[in-house]
Amino acid sequence: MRIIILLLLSMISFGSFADDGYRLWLKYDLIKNETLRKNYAQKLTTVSTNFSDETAKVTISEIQKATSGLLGFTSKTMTSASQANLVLKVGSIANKNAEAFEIISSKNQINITANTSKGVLYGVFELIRRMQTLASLENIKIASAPKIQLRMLNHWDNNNGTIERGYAGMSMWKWYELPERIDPRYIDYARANASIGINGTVLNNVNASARFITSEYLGKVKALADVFRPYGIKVFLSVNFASPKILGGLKTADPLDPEVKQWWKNKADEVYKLIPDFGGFVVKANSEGEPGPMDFGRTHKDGANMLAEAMAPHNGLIIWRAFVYNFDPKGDRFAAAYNEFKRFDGEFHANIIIQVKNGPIDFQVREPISPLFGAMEKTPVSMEFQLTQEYLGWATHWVYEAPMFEEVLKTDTYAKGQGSTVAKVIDGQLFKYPLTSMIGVANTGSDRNWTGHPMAQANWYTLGRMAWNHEITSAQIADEWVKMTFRTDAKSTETIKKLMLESREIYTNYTNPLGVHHVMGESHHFGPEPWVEKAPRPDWTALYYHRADSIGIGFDRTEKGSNSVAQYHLGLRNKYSDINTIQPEFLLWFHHAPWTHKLQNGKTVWDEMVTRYYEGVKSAENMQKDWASLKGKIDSETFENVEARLKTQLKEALWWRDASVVYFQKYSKMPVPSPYQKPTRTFEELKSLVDVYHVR
Ligand code: GCW
Repeated sequence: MRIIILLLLSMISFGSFADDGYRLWLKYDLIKNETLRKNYAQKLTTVSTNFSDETAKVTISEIQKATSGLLGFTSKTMTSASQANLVLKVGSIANKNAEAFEIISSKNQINITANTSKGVLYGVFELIRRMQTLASLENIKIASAPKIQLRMLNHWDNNNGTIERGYAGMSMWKWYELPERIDPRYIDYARANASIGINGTVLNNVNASARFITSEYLGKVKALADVFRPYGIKVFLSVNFASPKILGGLKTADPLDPEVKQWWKNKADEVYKLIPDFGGFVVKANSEGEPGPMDFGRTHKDGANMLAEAMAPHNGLIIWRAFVYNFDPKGDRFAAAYNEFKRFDGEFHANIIIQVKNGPIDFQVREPISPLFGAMEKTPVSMEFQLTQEYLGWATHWVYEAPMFEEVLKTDTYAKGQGSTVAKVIDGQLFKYPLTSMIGVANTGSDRNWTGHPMAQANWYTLGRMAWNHEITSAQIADEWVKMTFRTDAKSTETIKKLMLESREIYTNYTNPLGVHHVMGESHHFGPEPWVEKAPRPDWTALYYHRADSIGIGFDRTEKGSNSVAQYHLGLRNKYSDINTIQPEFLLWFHHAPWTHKLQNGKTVWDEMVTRYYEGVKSAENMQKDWASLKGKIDSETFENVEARLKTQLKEALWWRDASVVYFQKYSKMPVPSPYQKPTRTFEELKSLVDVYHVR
């Protein structure tokens, strides 16, 4: 019987079975190598803990899940450490961080020690990851602590179940069932997050319905907070700044009005009575039509400080987003956030974090860093990455985002001389921020595999791993993730990793080469629409950004143009200011480059752009070929799912290429360079393709 079960289990791990992807990277399929399995088993036959809170329960349960799946038996719990192989201990370790842990292994024993039970849980997930990636458990000596305090997902989920910019189904939060019914998926969500160190979740959209802080909804939120707590995850909510009017019936939401202040204080008290460890409020104010302090002649500082006062007695945070931009006919949207926030540096209360998006415009395919990183010396700023692929091809294009995050985190702000990287800004090293945070706009939804595109799971995984330790490279993260998710042979592992690591550049090439930006479909943000010249606001058009004309293309942000480049410290400013030395990937972000301008490789801007569009498409074709080599090497369901999506991706890559080339050629009037063939589709044909997405 045991043999049959082992055989069945090993078939699953051989990939002959379909796998719906629900288990994410926490796949605990039997390890085929018997020697390794025995070796692991010796150290995990029995387990003890010296703590007994709710976290202890979920920690033990995770070990038992992992051992029964990976090793074919379930670790037994022991009451005393001397009888156990795996000793889990809350004690005192050298690193005083509450989430830090140590793992030390000797011949038949492993000790995981941390200052708190949460730290032990993280240590246990590290141990499981080692087994999943078939690493040795001999003589381990690890001391690990997160570099960033708050590692969080922000769900843009609405209370009607839809998700703004969500491409993986509906919201996972079933508000109408809560608080009575706890969908088991909430627990798996918490497990997945804890396994990568994510310790916060903002449950709702930053375009926030005031309903989320009504007593009715707070009861539901409490139910989720109770599920997540044992996994070390705190709950946050996005709030609507006009709530005192909408919910409280007050005449105003003016942050300096005593009644408004009192209303928020009462609300904070109510929240913390229900959820004593509630994380805090996230606020999108005076941005894209959301209400905010400026509606009452006040400033972002007034609004944030007022809310911070209400939360301070409870140690609650206010995460105030810097994503603000009013249309200024003479201005440059690029400069808006810096202009708005820099002047208040040092004037925000101690429990406020200013959350800055990855990119001064808006999560574009490749953006230079926001000048706010490096500019706020006395106010903690945090990083907001977007995991959901709003501008990265939704769920039909394969884009592994880690290389993009890595590129951004390693960018030097030069704020305190060379080496002042973005990573050092947000982890607090550079300016000694007391609060640090990195968040990812979630890419999860109700789809069985959580993220729609199976490979997009890696982006969720990345956020957690990079926020814990931004020194791990995107290649290392890919390596772990592929091994945990697919457990396939070495060659196939390398193939998947290669595809992942190349994917972002491929996508960039066929959509936004040389730093063209904001040329996607209007409002739905899918596909090419560089011809958008009119929109509700000029800075929502494509023309505003690419500025193509008979002379050239790109937005001049140098001294001769909007001079937004002046917001950077000199070292970085210099890198971007000179059209002859700028890295080609950022060229059109900062320069209106003549079509005939020669790049360092000797090609003209036009020829290089066209080359990248065509080469991008060719690479998308090659992705299909590489993927085909994995048939039979990974589970068939994921194989077929990705295979189909790659077909769509290629179709859409061709669309991007043709539409962009045909449109920009109207301005450049230059031929498509050989060996490339001119697109055969007409402008009108290409233009009409976007209509499909407009009805979404
Ligand atoms: O990227 C834009 C999106 C909006 C989003 C906004 C924001 C939640 O198109 O859908 O709104 O950014 O980040 O606030």
